[in-house]
Amino acid sequence: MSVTKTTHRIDRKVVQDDVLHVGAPNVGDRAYFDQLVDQIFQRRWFTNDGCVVKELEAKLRSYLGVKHCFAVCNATNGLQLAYRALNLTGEVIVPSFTFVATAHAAQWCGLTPVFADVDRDHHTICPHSIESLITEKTSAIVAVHLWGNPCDTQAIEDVARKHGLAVVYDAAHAFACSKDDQRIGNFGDCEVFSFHATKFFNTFEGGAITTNDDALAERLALIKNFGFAGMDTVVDLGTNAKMPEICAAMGLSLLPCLDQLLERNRHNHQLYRAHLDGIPGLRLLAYDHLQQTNWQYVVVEIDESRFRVSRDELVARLHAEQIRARRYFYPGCHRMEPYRSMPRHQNLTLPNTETLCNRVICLPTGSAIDEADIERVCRVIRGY
Ligand code: T4K
Repeated sequence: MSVTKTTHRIDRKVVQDDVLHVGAPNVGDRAYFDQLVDQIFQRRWFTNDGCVVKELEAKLRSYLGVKHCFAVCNATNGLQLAYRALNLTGEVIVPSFTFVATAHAAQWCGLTPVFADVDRDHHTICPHSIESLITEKTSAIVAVHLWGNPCDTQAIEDVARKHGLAVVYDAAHAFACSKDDQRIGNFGDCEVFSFHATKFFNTFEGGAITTNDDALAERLALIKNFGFAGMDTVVDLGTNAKMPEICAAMGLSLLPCLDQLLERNRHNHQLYRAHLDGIPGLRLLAYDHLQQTNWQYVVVEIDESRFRVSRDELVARLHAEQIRARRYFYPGCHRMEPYRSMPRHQNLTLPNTETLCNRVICLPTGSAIDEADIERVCRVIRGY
């Protein structure tokens, strides 16, 4: 694709009002994006595996070091594609402490999500919890790299191998994150990224499925486009999971800016830490143990017995000051419909999940947030 600009700068233009959001979108090089959009209009080719989507997929393959990458319309659809392409049946083990899409995608495919607890420190699925939930109906483990924290892939894949299960990683939060010198995108049978507007890397709406398995890739390519193997030949039950060209253009205009965005998030996280360190009853989730992360989520846990007020009172106070902090992922999938009403989930106890659901707050970060904004958030928090 012909592009005249060589230096890419992120667009730092911030929202006009004084509301601070968790998930205000990152914007890459606007001039580059505009050029790509002009080209899309000139070509009159808007979707169905156009050249912008193909270029994005190629660049993502190269960035992630993965063999196959399929751009899709969102991660929820991507997870459904992955579950179908792997022919999953019966039960799949998922964490309850995640965005509800992880479970809904399974339920939507006629699978039964079985909820596991998470690790207290990193908030990712606990391998011991997984093993205790395996039955003869289990077909897969769906693990989530929550907040960009990689799961214990070794332990999960050992359990999966022992019981003949597939492994899908919900990597919605984990673009530009690594584990053991390997980019997220290379683990399990496949991984699914979200490129929703609120994510570190976004295509307005969108996502990608990555895999190093050729046979799985072949199936994914078919079913993301209705099962078409040729112009008039349908060979599989497919769906429409295609990413439009304009979404891919957004992705291409962000890719050259990744380092600036990573640096922005890292700096924001350090500032939060400087302001919040030492407050009794407040723990800021650290990413220090990781080689490479995207710093996209600023996650604090509030222990109300030591912080003096509850997590929910703090959230109300932040909202009153136009700071839209979020209680991700309250109250946990097993406490949401349709799962809550299902007899099998009613007496479920997931101690770590329940503790975290009552303690976690996500604070604003990203390129739309500056130092003064972070001081403003922390002033409210320190006010107690
Ligand atoms: N797996 C996991 C682990 C996930 O976290 C997600 C999605 C998925 C799977 C599924 O991925 P997708 O199918 O969406 O690709 C938001 C996002 O909609 C959702 O994508 C995301 N996770 C989840 C964590 O957050 P809500 O209901 O909190 O969205 P909303 O509209 O309240 O927006 C969040 C904040 O961002 C608000 O304070 C406003 C701000 N915002 C939002 C948008 C869309 C902006 O400032 N600008 C915007 O354009 O779910």
